[in-house]
Amino acid sequence: MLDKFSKAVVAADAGGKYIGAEEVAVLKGYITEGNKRLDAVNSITNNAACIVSDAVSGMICNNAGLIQPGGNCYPNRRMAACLRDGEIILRYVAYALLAGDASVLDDRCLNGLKETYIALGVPLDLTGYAVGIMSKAAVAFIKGEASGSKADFKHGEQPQGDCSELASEAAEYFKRVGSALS
Ligand SMILES: CCC1=C(C)/C(=C/C2=NC(=C\c3[nH]c(/C=C4\NC(=O)[C@H](C)[C@H]4CC)c(C)c3CCC(=O)O)/C(CCC(=O)O)=C2C)NC1=O
Repeated sequence: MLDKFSKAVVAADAGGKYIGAEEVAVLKGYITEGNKRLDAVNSITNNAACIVSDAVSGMICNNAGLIQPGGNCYPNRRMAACLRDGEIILRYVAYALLAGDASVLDDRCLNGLKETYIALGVPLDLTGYAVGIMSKAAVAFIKGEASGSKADFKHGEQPQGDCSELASEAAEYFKRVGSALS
């Protein structure tokens, strides 16, 4: 598992080079923007149950066969496994956003997931659909645009500054989940 710092070290070492000025500038930005990143991670974590349950129920509303006999969310044991998987995926996206690097998501969550899902008959396309909803919700929370998200800020403050880069970064991690399952 890597983060922005160890990734820079690994890349420099692979080329037998020192950490260059360009890499240092990137790491400086990571530090100066660090509080924003922590807020973004928090906005996902604090709203995780909402993000996951909304995505899974949205998926089921549009695919009611999932909860009927023969569907992959039937019976309750499978429904619970699906919600749990949503939580797992969101948690690893939050880790990746904190680290500023996708390797924790790749290595510990996505590695082998497609094969596992195929073996169990978990529909890949519908998982991707639910992940897409989670992505939109997480982006809205990071930007402070989700309804009710103001509750995350003290005294009804609006989020300060521009979190759109962090929101796009989070969206990239969700996209990575989609690609790993397609
Ligand atoms: C550390 C990372 C990690 C991941 C990612 C993980 C995933 C994971 N999901 C599983 C099952 C499952 N995953 C789902 C998920 C779904 N079914 C649907 O129809 C939906 C599309 C979708 C939810 C969005 C279901 C229903 C099962 C149970 C399948 C079965 O037992 O038949 C299983 C098989 C074992 C089990 O049932 O617990 C694993 C290993 N486990 C891990 O430890």
